[in-house]
Amino acid sequence: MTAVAIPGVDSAPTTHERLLSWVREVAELTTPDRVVWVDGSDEEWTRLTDELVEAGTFTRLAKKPNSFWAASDPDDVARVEQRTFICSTNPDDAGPTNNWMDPAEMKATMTELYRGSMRGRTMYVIPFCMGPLTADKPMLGVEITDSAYVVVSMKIMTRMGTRALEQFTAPDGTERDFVPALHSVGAPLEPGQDDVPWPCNEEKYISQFPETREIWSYGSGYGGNALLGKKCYSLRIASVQGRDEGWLAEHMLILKLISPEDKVYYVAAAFPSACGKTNLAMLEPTIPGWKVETLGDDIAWMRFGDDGRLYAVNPEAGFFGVAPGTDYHTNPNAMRTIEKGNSIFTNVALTDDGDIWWEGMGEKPAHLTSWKKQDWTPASDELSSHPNSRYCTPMSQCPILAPEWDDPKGVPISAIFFGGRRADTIPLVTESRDWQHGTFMGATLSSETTAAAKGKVGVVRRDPMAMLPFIGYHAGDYFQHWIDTGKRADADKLPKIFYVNWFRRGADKKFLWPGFGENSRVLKWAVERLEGKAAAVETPIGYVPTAADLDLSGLDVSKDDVEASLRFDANEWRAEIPLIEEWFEKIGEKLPTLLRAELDALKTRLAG
Ligand code: GTP
Ligand code: SPV
Ligand code: MN
Repeated sequence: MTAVAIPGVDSAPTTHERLLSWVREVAELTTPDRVVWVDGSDEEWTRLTDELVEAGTFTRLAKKPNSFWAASDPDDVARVEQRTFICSTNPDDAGPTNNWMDPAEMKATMTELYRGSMRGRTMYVIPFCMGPLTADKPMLGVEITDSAYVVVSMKIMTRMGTRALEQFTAPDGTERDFVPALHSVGAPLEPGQDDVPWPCNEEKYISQFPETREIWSYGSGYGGNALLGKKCYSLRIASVQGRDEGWLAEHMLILKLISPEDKVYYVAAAFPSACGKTNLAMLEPTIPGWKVETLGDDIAWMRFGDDGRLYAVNPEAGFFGVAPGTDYHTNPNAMRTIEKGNSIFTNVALTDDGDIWWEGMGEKPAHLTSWKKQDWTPASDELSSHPNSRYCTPMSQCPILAPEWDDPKGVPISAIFFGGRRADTIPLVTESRDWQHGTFMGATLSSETTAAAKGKVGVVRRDPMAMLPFIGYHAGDYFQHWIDTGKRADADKLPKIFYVNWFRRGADKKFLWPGFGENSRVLKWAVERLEGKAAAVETPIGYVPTAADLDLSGLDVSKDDVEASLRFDANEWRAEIPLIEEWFEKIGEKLPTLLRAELDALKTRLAG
């Protein structure tokens, strides 16, 4: 075969053989006009953002420094779970909760899609590192993409470019391994053909190959479909690595809670997409003397330290946060982070004076350009911003960033919260009896679907550990891995597990609990439980506080509503049992017997 001469393909700033041969192979398959090795410099950012403005993908914001507005194709707005595949050799390794396809078959199909798919475009090679660059074993990846939007987003979300590439050679000179992540928007350009602002393809595939630790993504340019370091690597592939190596890759925020006595507690929390992680991660406590600092808002990798405690690291370097609902009242620290600029806003509305706006951000402006690039006024019956519109902003700009956020050792976790969006049944907070019971709470977690994924919104589904779309293997094996994790440490060193629900509603359909900064009252109760200082009532589902057990000083909410938010209702729980049974049926033979035993014990307690 004659090698195609593609400019740039051989001007690699590395001698890493596996990387070089993979880049050449992809270039020959996808036939881009040129190859660019991404260095992650500010000059490169300026060049690419200028090009994106020129192409009509970006509009520079007059009101925020070095920040841009983008509107996607109206059909490319969220993760596509129906088009997401776990391609293990054996279908049983993907399990009943994932879409499965044979790896060879998937590769054959996608190879034909990739053939010539970058024609007329630039192929970017992005070396990146998930988690601190200074880790003993840096978690490396390379994303090849034909989207400049992806390159600049990856600069915000990951440690990438030259500083990542430097880690590809170990101190002893050996080549380190990396996860190859291939991405194409699937929109080749014929000679002379005009580009569109948001190229993508109707046909989409988000494929993970867990055994060979590879990612192939095609057809979408948005979010977790395209920024492959995020869900594809840090959850789907990393969960498999964690299973094999004895650690956990989870859809969790990491926060640092500081008491008035300056005692520090680290809390990790898993809520499904668009259910409150970013908000809790940056919370501004309403109770005097308590402080929160943030370490991450979406993903946590947790490994045991030498002291037997579980330490968490955030693999990301930016926030890709849900925009609507974010303002100075709900999430002031997110607002302060984006005010500093250097951010990308996708599918929000654009104001006439060059700023961004979205629903929930105070008074409606008289005129906007909507995310669909149409005129919008307060009289319009459509939303100005897509419900899954997002801000992409560097963590380093967050005013409450914990100084230890980049420490490769991670932070020792004292408590884990699981939570969902449920209008009924689930109390504001419940403490598990032990790790195994907490694993049962996580494994049976349920939540109403949101706009973060394509499909119907508001349907209650089981979302185990908020990981349903992100577990890279069989959910039953994943539950077993959680149980085994609990056996690897002394019970008193393990984080205590709690189940929370900020979204319970009253008869008037309104939220019973005010949420946001007021969630600090729940955090305070939880850490006081760790200290043995707070009271709770033992119920069939675990330990639930009464209103008197929570610090409600200064809270402007009726005691009836707080009590209703905390209520354990045996009838609601009896109605929940068949749904859990059905869910466990679906998991099938790999359901750990200990979880079945937890369900049986719950049934007995509810009957008693
Ligand atoms: P992903 O980035 O998709 O993983 O979402 P997330 O879990 O980080 O969710 P986020 O914090 O962005 O919140 C999503 C939505 O939930 C926003 O519309 C918030 O306004 C809303 N929300 C967050 N916290 C609370 C809360 O305590 N109470 C209520 N009622 N709504 C909340
Ligand atoms: C989520 O959906 O959980 C997100 C957004 O955090 S995405 O990056 O699209 O996965
Ligand atoms: Mn998320």
